[in-house]
Amino acid sequence: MKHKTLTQYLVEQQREHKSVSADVRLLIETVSRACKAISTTVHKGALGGVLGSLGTENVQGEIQKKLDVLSNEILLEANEWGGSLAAMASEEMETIHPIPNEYPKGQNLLLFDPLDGSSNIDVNVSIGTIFSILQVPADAAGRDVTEADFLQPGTRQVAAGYAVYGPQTMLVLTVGAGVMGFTLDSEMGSWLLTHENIRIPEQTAEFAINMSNMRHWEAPVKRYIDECLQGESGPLGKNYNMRWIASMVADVHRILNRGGIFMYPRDSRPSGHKGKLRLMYEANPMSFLVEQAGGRAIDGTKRILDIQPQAVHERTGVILGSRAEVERVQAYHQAVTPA
Ligand code: AHM
Ligand code: MG
Repeated sequence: MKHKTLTQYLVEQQREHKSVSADVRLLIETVSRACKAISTTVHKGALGGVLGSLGTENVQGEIQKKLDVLSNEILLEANEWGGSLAAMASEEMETIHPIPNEYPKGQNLLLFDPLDGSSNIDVNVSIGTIFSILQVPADAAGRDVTEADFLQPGTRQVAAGYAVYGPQTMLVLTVGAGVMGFTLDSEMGSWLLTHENIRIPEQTAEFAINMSNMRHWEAPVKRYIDECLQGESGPLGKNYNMRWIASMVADVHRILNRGGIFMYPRDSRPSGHKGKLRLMYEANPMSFLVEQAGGRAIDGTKRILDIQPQAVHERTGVILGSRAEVERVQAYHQAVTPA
């Protein structure tokens, strides 16, 4: 069977459906090329000397792994000279990274988590790259962009996606016209469209949450998981299965393909009040994909894509996946905190 390439898909989107501009198309191609390079580096593992920690901390106070930093460098280098960006922001960099003056500047902003699932890097479990593309606000024309120009709600994303480095390397992408999954043919070096128009089943009987945090959860989350655990004889009337990979890309990838609900909720720990996951380069791109696939994504009470960010590294609670189940959890939150 002949598969469409990523380039062909993007050219068609640009020409026929006008869902992507020429410079965003080029930008997505550049990001996807960087993901190929990250995939190659990840797959070398111990043979490439890329495992282990660097001993440095990122802005969130997390120990950086060698591959976190290498992946960040690959994305920066690939995207600096192409002419479609004004600046980038990354989980691994405290401040935004404006395009150096030696290169032409464009009208887009790129945000990324270069290697998500850092705790899985050294144990050969799936990890990934998450990215989000925004446009430079109109009032920034003719001046250097600042962090404030990045602070746009997720509804303004023009494209988002992730690459997952697992048994296969895949790129899952939305330009606002559904969700497409491309598998990397590593012999040819091409991304081939293998998963067209991914849709999340509305119902599910599978949840993903780190159960070791149960004692810190808020009441609506406790109530929902408790009802799942009661199975057939409980109020939800069915038996639930549980999965937790601890790589959001891998958990979301499963949910896009067979349904489910993913939760990294806010909790009562001092470090958990705002949630663990980052709004602008983790929650927003994943929420865009999930909504484009027919699912829902909330922070507990509110739609994630509507949140007005206050900072590039801001955190949020994340509950996303199959529509009916996310709406149930939202209703449980609204019952205690009316919207
Ligand atoms: P990272 O960006 O530092 O890798 O952290 C994000 C990851 C997510 O991929 C995953 O869902 C979560 O952290 C797992 O957290 P925990 O180890 O608390 O279960
Ligand atoms: Mg991450």
